[in-house]
Amino acid sequence: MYSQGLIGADGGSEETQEFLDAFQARIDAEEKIEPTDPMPEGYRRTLVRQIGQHAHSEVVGMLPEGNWISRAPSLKRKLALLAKVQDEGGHGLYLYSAAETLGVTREQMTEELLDGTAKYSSIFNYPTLSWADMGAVGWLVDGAAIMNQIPLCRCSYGPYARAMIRVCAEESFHQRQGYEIMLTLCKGTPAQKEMAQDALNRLWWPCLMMFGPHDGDSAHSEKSMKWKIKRFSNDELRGKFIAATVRQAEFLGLTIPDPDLKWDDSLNGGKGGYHHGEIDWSEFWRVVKGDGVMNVERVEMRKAAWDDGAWVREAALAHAAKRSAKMAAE
Ligand code: FAQ
Repeated sequence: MYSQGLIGADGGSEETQEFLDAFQARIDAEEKIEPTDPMPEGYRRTLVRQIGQHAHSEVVGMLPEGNWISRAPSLKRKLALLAKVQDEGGHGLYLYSAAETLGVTREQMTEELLDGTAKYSSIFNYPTLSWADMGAVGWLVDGAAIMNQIPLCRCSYGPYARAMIRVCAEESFHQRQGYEIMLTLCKGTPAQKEMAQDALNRLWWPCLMMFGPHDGDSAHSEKSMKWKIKRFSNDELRGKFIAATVRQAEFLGLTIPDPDLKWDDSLNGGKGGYHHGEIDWSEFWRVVKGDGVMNVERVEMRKAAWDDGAWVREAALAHAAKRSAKMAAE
């Protein structure tokens, strides 16, 4: 296992205080850390964990929407959804490549996903029950993903930061196509608007959970922020997402399913923000630990795809080996 039992660990006695201080000085000076640079073992492991989980989320995230490609209501919708799902696969590939620069293989990361050691975003363990969910996933799930990922474009680790730039551009298109589906439904028949409201009701709270536990319960935030892997805390990003989304829901004429949502001018140093109702953390941890409605099916689908693709990987490796042998002989 590349990360089990080691996540967030420090590198041990060989990492002198002088080395750690010099590394922190580079971080504080906003220098990018590159794969061949010396880095504390805890920094490397934190990145492998986060980038690996992020990659798995993108790839598992293809499943709830892939399920609707053949049932899209028009050719235009089908094309947009197909392109979006392919984009998510591409994001997974950039991210697996970024993690590989830290000395872990894609095979190792996949093994950890399939044996349940590595996590992926809790949101993808909820089912997508109606076409309106394709609107709500784009609007809310991609909206939450962007809020979290824009600051990752400034992550201290160069390959992760650079991968996120293209990912964020594509996620913006995804968010807009989702919002446009919601807008069409909300301007449609009362039954269509009801579908849109139902999707919002089911996905709102799981989307807030995407940002992770409250700051006081977040095991990794303090170190990740010190190392400028994360630029904002989980609660800060959740608050920004709520503030942006409330106005979008108002424009759609939809109601956010939280009676405790209340604007307060005094929050965020006078910039204002929303108080929100309590998130059901017992549900969050249950889903994260594997007991969500779709956990078993999602992992089974990934396992089937990995097993079915074995011959492609073998053929590609055989071809590469043959080419290198030929080049060596020339
Ligand atoms: N689900 O100490 P923290 C997308 C875990 S991409 C599952 O706060 P951290 C695109 C966390 O891993 C969505 N597990 O952790 C798309 C840790 O467990 P560990 C994914 C969660 O890392 C759209 C433990 O709880 N985005 O949607 C979750 O500092 C549409 C303690 O938490 C990323 O991965 C959760 N929601 O902060 C695709 C972005 N939250 O490892 C298709 C990059 C927390 O100790 C369709 N990741 N945990 O066993 C991050 O920014 C961070 O990793 C956080 C968590 C913010 C997710």
